[in-house]
Amino acid sequence: MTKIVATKPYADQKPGTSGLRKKVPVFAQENYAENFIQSIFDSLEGFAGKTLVIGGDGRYYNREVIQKAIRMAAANGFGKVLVGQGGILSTPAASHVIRKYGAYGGIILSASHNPGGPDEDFGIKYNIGNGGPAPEKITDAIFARTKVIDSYKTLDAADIDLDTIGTLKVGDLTVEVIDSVADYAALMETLFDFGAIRALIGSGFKVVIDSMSAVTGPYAVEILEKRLGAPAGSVRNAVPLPDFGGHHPDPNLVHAKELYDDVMSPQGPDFGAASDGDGDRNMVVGKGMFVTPSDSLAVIAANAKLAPGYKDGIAGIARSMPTSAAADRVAEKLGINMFETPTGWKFFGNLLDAGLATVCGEESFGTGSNHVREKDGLWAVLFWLNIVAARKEGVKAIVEKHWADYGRNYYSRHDYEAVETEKADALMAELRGKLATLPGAAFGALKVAAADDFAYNDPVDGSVSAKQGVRILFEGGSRVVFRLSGTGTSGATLRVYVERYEADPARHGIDTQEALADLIAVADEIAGITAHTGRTEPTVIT
Ligand code: VG1
Ligand code: CO
Repeated sequence: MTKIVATKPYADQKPGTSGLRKKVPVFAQENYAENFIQSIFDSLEGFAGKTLVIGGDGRYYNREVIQKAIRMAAANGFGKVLVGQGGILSTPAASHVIRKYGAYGGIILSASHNPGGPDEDFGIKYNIGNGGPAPEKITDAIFARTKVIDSYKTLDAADIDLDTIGTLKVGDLTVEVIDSVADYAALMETLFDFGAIRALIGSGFKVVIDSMSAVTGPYAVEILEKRLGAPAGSVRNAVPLPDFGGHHPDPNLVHAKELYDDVMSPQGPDFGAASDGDGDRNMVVGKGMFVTPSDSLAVIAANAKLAPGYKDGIAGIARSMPTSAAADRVAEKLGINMFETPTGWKFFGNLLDAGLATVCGEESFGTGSNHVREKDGLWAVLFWLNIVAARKEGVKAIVEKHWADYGRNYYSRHDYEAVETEKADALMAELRGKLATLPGAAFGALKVAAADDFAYNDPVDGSVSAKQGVRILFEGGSRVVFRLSGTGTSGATLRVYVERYEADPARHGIDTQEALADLIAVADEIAGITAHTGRTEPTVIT
């Protein structure tokens, strides 16, 4: 029986870069999750009788919210819910399931690379029928609704069994518990040359994947070990745990250091990869070579035709503004479209739908294509394996040759985490106030060519997104970018992105932080990072 439950609005349910993310105790407040889910439904139209996909990364509180969401979907008039077994769907898998079954949309429960557990992070995100994150028009409507909501609809019904594949009923709603992995693995087989990768692995090329006790474990075991023939155990930390084993499931040189060290050791594997909490990020490490996410996008784009799913070439590349311009050089050479968007995958959706871009990437360890509408960690790993298998060269040789052909974009991101919000806001405000005075200014050998606050005009729907990050461009192609994170759950995180272009191959072997040292110093000089925050060094460098 449908019941209408009275509730009061919460003031803090504004979706960020990727959905609403809060600590579990915040989400566990009375009606907190219900308010947000009802606000999603209230912002949508025409879903009566249609299908909703629900799944999450398995973190603490995942199952509880899935049960609530199913009852609410029933009470709000959806016809069918597809839910991953055990409540598990990686973000790219959820995107694929939405598309494959023509669902109206989906609810993805994840806080991505943020830690999980009773006192850690949880998140809810709504994806539309194209499989991608809801655009700002919808997230704005959801936020507006959360501020005035006074009731939600649910059903008097018991929890369902999420662990057994099959079909059941919750009121009039049909609930299908589906295999979390099968559809996704089948899609990967259509895109990549599994035969060639299997032969590569069979020839002794050793591949390991660290799933970081997060959602990609079951996907990686099925694909790498079962379908591609890697020995059992090649997928490490393969069982998704509600607290990710107490770690940050964030695939970068800080949190996936063990894997990195292993690949770099002489007897270690030839190729290592890691993925994040919800499976949309990736890190790729070859023997002697860590691949920056920006370079990864460029190399994938340049070599796309080697993968069967992209054999006819790509229509265009899109990257988030802070991502390095390495891919731009590839687009230029190939004579294809290049787009620069604000941070967050939701800005790629229109470009992919319109066929203007085929591959997309972000510096934050995210790469993907038009096969889904999310970034996709395992997809990127398989793409690299496909390229290695086809070129019969290791990762290091491939990247170094790429630099020799296109030049190298030295790149690093410095994060200052858990800064007091007022201090971070003051820094950004002061920086914005200075923009007009910067062009023409010289800092040592560096001369400012342009400075602005990035605004994006979506070429497909004409929408405008302003204030997406301050960028200071120097003559010769170097730049620094400043923005505040939209995914954190405590205080503010200042992200400083630093890039230098180097055409001369004789200068491609420099340590990254060294190559960027003068720019890093100038970033502090211009923004007054230490003066504003009291910090003398970043919390995380990637
Ligand atoms: C970060 C990254 C951004 C990414 C977003 C979601 O956002 O910088 O590139 O799209 O996380 O990724 P922010 O606003 O904190 O900089 V995930 O894997 O957390 O869904
Ligand atoms: Co993620």
